[in-house]
Amino acid sequence: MARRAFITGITGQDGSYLAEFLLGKGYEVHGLIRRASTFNTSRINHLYVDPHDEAAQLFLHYGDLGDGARLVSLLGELRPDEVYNLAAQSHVRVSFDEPEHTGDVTGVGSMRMLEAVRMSGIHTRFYQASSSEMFGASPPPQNEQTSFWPRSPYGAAKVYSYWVTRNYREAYGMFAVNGILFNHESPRRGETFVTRKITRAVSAIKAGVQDHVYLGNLDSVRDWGYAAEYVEGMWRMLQADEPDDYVLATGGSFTVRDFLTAAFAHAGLDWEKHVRFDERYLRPAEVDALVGDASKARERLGWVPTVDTAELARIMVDADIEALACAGRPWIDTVRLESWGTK
Ligand code: NAP
Ligand code: G4F
Repeated sequence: MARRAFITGITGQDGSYLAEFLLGKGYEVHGLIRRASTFNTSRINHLYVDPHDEAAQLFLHYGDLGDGARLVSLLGELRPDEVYNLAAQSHVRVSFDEPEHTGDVTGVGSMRMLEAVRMSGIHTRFYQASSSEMFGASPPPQNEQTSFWPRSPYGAAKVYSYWVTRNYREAYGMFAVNGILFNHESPRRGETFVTRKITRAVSAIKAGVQDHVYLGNLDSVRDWGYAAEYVEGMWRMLQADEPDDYVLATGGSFTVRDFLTAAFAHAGLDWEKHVRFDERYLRPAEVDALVGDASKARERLGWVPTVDTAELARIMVDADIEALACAGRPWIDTVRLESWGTK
């Protein structure tokens, strides 16, 4: 019998890589998707096999982290061996505009998932997508012992999820773990996170269809890794003998300005000629520096990332240049329309 995994957030960046990874390991994969008026499966369409086909191993189910009853019935019906809770309102700047919604989905939503596991009476291993944003203003390098000091409604919601996951482990003996992941990116990264915003702008500027891009704070420091490598770390946490919490990070430290330099230089461009400042991209409270120490994951899980931030920038620029060349006008339109109220 194939092992069965259930992924919330399967349509997101990490969910798509994790689904790919688990299918490659022979898992039957079930994903939770939100009903939308348009298709929202672009990141996993390449994995589609008609569910009527006997070879199909990937199945999607409508649901929402706001709907606890649905989560209980789905988990009771599917009885997965492993549950990966990746769904969230995951944008830090947007969490200042939508704090209540972020608290409900990114915070209480995790408790609804844990409760659904408990109430459906299944024996499953549970992964919670915790975040380096929880460390916030605590100085780097940050590891599993570092105090939390969240600086946004998103960070505070993730701290709640972290502790409720630990609480279900301690109170009910559940195999429930927190992966505390530092920033990880890819060509599938959401278009309004800073790395992807930059690499899309590079490709459009290089093609001569855009001249400049508006950004906020260029001084913040991040430890940017490659998402495809991080999902293996999630899986490894659920294969351990005992449940525990782990940091995943590269240990590298780059400013937004450094990322700009690497991305523009890779396309033969000088970023200083193309970047303008817009204060609406600033946050009411900023996280100045996140640099992770992942030695526990390396020693106990054997997890070692290989792609550093400079290589990641090149991978993302190349992918966006190719995407623009293939899609042409519709792709260019999405670059232009991105500034409609998004941050
Ligand atoms: P992402 O691309 O923004 O994906 C978020 C996913 O959550 C999407 O599939 C989204 O569905 C789904 N979702 C949002 N609200 C939902 C709701 N109410 N009910 C059900 N599903 C909902 O995020 P990501 O970068 O893949 O990150 C995955 C997880 O890791 C998130 O929890 C994030 O906070 C956390 N994390 C990310 C990073 C990072 O650097 N990427 C670092 C640390 C932690 P739609 O596609 O329909 O919007
Ligand atoms: O790309 P960002 O929006 O990512 P941020 O805030 O670090 O959050 C990401 O990583 C977290 C892990 O630490 C995740 F939990 C979270 O879900 C998300 O994936 O911003 C990075 C930095 C910030 O300091 C921001 O102020 O870039 C700065 N920045 C400068 N100009 C900008 C912009 N960020 C965005 N999104 N857009 C800008 O125009």
